Amino acid sequence: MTQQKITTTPFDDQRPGTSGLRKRVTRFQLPNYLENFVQSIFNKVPALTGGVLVIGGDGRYYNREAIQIILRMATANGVARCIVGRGGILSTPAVSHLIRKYKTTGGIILSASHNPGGPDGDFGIKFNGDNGGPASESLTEAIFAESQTIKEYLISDAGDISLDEEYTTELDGMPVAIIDSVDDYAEFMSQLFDFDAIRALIAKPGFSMAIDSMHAVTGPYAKQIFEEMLGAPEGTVMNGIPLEDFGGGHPDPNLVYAAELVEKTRGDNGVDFAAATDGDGDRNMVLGKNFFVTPSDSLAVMVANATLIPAYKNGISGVARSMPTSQAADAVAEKLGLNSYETPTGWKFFGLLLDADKITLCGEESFGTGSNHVREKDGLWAVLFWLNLLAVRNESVEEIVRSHWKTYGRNYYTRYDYEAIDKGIADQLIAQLTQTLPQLVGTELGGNRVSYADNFSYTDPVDGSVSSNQGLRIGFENGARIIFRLSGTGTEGATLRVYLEKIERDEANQQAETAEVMKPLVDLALELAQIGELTGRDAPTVIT
Ligand code: VG1
Ligand code: CO
Repeated sequence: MTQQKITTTPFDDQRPGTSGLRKRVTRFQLPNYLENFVQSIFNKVPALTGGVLVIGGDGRYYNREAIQIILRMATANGVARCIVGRGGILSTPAVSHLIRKYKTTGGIILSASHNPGGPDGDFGIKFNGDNGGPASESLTEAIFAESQTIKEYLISDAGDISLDEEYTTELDGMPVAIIDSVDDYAEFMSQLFDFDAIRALIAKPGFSMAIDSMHAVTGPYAKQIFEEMLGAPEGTVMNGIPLEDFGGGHPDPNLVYAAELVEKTRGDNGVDFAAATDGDGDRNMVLGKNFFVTPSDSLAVMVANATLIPAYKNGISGVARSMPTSQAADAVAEKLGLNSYETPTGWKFFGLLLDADKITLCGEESFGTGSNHVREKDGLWAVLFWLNLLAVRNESVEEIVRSHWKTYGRNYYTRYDYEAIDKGIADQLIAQLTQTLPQLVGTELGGNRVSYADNFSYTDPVDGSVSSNQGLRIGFENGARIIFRLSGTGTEGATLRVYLEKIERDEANQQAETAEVMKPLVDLALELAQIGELTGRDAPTVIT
């Protein structure tokens, strides 16, 4: 077997977005496409030479082929050792945990998260550093720059290795350990939460629950944790077998794509607790009987109740939320005297705050919550957090959230997504809106005075790095907000996201339907951005 130096030429579209490089599978299958990006990582992270690398993915189509290529490139680039999940499967939070537990140099995660998979679906790759978290913006920019001048990559001509048994093998002199995908993570979860209390809750006569793994990566994790370790009846985990195309669905845990699960919570016989996770296991949706917990509320409830959970019983330092996430967590932080931060969208911005212990919990409106236990959002962790909370408080999901609103106010929240719109039109819409923002400040819109209107820019309080152009926000004196942002994870055209929030402190007004309450704000947003006129769409693709 020999190490080969292959001549290549750059692809101009390898700039990572919100969470790694995401493209169609067919693009990744082009000769040298994956190789160029992986070599750019090796070139920009020299510590990988002689270092240890974790590799795993969400099991989508092309996962296995990509892992074999990356292993051959790792050995050729002098990586000392690789750790791979059996079958090539590792959830995103599990990779983060393995990097931290085994103190490796970093990890490569193969996933396009909630995007559809299969031969015509999406694929993705991202690099996480030795803290277990996604590469910083400066590193992803450096990797992109490298990919634009790349001339050659290193790869061994060794053959494929089996990924389907737990063993240690060697690839051209580099040891490769294929490990159980679930064990380390499940054991870790049992240290963070009160498994005895959760077991007792699940065993309670009359208590029922359902977990939807959406044919994605968490199936084996959820079965081991909920059914084997916590005693939930077999069948509690739905769609528990990871499929290369997720059964043809969108592995996206929201009210639209996880409709089968939502149905189980409806009516008098609805389950008491239900949750779904996404393609790579970092997102979560939590439901009670006839009740949906918005992700922003979920974060706020976690902050307010953290000390009831063993891992956080000694208190938490603070909380961060992405800018479009509702301000519900801020209200809790203020009352409890905790740090609170507003960051740009994407988990990479939480890393330094967590490392510096400025925050313990963090979350995003996009069904993501997490803590300092890893450096990724963590779907099953969130599910366990809620189960632990139900067990300790001995109340229903709805009771917990309603009493939370009573204390802290209710942040009504909705998000409109316009997917696959023309990129040029999306850019034009944002540009026009950006121009009008300064004139909005101080004016009355829909009966509320605008207190600020700007293009969000973030200065990291730890290293001082600045990230600008992170979304347009219009804030009103009554706390309501309208936010416009273009997605950084799509693979077709542009996706416009419109985020809307309205705060209601009066308990008497906290029982209304979200759609009804938000209607005036939605109309205002549509008019301000001229969404109908510019995109030709009379309705969003998805409302969450
Ligand atoms: C979306 C979400 C963002 C999340 C990102 C990655 O990004 O809005 O909050 O961090 O996906 O999540 P965007 O740029 O499309 O809005 V995941 O579960 O795809 O790793
Ligand atoms: Co995800």
